[in-house]
Amino acid sequence: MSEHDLRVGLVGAGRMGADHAVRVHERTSGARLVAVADPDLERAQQVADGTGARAAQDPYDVITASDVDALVIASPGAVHEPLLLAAIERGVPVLCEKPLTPDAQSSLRVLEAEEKRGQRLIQVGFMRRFDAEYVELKRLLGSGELGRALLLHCAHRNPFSPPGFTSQMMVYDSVVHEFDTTRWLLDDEIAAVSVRAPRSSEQSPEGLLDPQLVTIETAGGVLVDVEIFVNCGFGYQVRCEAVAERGTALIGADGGPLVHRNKQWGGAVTADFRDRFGAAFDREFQRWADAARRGEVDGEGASAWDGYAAAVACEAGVRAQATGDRTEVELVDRPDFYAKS
Ligand code: ISE
Repeated sequence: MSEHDLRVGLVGAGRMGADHAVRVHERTSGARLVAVADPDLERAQQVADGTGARAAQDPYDVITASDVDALVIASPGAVHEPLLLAAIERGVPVLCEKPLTPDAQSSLRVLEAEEKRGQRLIQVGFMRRFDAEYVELKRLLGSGELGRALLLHCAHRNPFSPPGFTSQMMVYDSVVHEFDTTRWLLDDEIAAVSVRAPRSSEQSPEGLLDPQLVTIETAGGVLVDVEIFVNCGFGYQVRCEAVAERGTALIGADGGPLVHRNKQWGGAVTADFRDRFGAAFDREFQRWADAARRGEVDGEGASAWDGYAAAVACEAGVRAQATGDRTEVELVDRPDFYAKS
């Protein structure tokens, strides 16, 4: 610890917040956790215990604290807007778990506030941008070695869904990652979304359309199919196969040893998203903290604009799911403030 450490306040001490508290405390150099807020004070205290941070019930006690230099927001998306607006008003950098906000209108209000402040402060926690395999795929596609990308085949499988998870949340909470990775990998905008579903798995909770097949069309003419299956039962898998003019590249095909024995072969599947993306989260946090200490935002991270674009795609996805129609995605004009660097 040093006096130059970035003093981080955490808002939200649920599953993700607890994970991020350990990440800041143990694995982010030059950063230190100083305060944790959660409406459940006991939960905040448990997460703060052993880190040297204090616990609070009111998020604004942390957001406005003079000893907090930067914020991690890991509370449910529905409450992000006022928290983000307060952080922007104070002028502190924020790493906000996805979604930026749950809908396009509230995301736009956040963009406007950030632009009015005249300083980019928000990074949205789309951690796949920091995953070694995704980074390599982006490099490969950008290098032109495989020619132009034509198709992406994506599979996003979770072992089981949390209680209360709905068919809409499969778009808002899960496919939102593919909306972001599509835009980021291809450097392209999403033009339209369609959703279809086969019969549902008998392993999925009653009433959940699971799996679903989401088709994304990009403005540049790439087609992306996403299988979202949140009760696949066998583990956590996120795959993406890019089909380009002169080759294909597959990521997420489960690393580790492929073992042959007893007339069988096989390997391990990651158990949950923390196993699969733990290193990506670590890299995301380290880069975010380093940039915040320099008074900058990390150019590799997702901006508030990216969070807004994902929210618009999610809204279109949920409309497409309800109507069965191909649904166009329309963004407002991109402000110069969010111009690509
Ligand atoms: C969860 O919120 C995540 O962000 C995970 O990365 C994703 O795989 C899962 O489907 C979401 O529910």
